[in-house]
Amino acid sequence: MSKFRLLVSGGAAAVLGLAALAVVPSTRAPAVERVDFAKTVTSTNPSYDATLAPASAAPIKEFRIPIEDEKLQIADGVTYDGWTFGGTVPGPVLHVRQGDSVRVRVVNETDMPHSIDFHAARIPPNVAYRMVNPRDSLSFEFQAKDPGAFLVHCGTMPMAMHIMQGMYLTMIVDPREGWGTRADREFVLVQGEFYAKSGTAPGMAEQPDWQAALAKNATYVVFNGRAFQYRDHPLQVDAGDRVRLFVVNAGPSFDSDFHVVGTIFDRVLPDGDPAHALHDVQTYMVPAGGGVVFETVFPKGPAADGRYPFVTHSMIDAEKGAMGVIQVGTPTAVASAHE
Ligand SMILES: [Cu+2]
Repeated sequence: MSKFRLLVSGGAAAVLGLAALAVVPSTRAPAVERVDFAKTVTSTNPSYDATLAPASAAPIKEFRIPIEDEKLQIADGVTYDGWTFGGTVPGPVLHVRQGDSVRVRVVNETDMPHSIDFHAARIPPNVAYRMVNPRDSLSFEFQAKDPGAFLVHCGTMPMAMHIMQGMYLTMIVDPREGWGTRADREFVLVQGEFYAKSGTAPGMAEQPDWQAALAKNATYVVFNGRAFQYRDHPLQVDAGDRVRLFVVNAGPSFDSDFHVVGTIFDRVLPDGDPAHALHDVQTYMVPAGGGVVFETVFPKGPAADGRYPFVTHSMIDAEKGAMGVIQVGTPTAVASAHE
């Protein structure tokens, strides 16, 4: 074995066990996964793809994160001049495993200074999270020591403005020993607020309303960047599925009182840490700047089929767009009063 080292190829190893281990010459570089968010843009049609893709087995993960101005569709028929990491709101998920080395390269392709702040890192912020000037870039590396569901956001002042413009994404760190349960479906939901007003010229995209933001009078409260998108295009699961939801709250200002109508969470992991597990919870708060992992199991059999709304139970925020539906199986019953 001295001339060889074992490399595990992606998530297949977990499925196939030792049979998936490939023996390759030791001259191969250590396994590094390189992800360029300019190329791995999340689909937003007809809704933002909330599915969490598995983390690769590479112990070193490099992410190139471009900062880009983008026209966003934040509600039906509403276009908004946003600022993004990677062209969508939220930006793509950084999915790693506890203990991985995470290399970040942020490239500012806009005309305004920005920065990036990783809640998953233990690192001097004056170094890693410093301002990145227009057309400049910044690189740093940290070890993902803590498992969980973490917010990543722009930290440039006024931070409320940069976050409400859309500058956020998530980092999911799989626990070294796994999540403790086997999920059939995994979804990432990021709550955020938009404060929007009409543009000054006909046909112009909507613009940020700073006065509304100061008054905390949100125009839309959304999951994954667009009001009501998962009411109109539900997350699809099967009866009997264990569903794991990674709910991260970008704010900038509101808590999310996360609840799924028609079920109870059999596990809630505050911060996404299995060591923090709670059991049999109806509603749990995800603070602005926080993340929580929720698990629920839908009953087996056709009697369980139905539409289970998920909301922030801060109901005016749900009225403004922060609600969606988990569709279990193929329901035939009439729509519930909650929709
Ligand atoms: Cu920014």
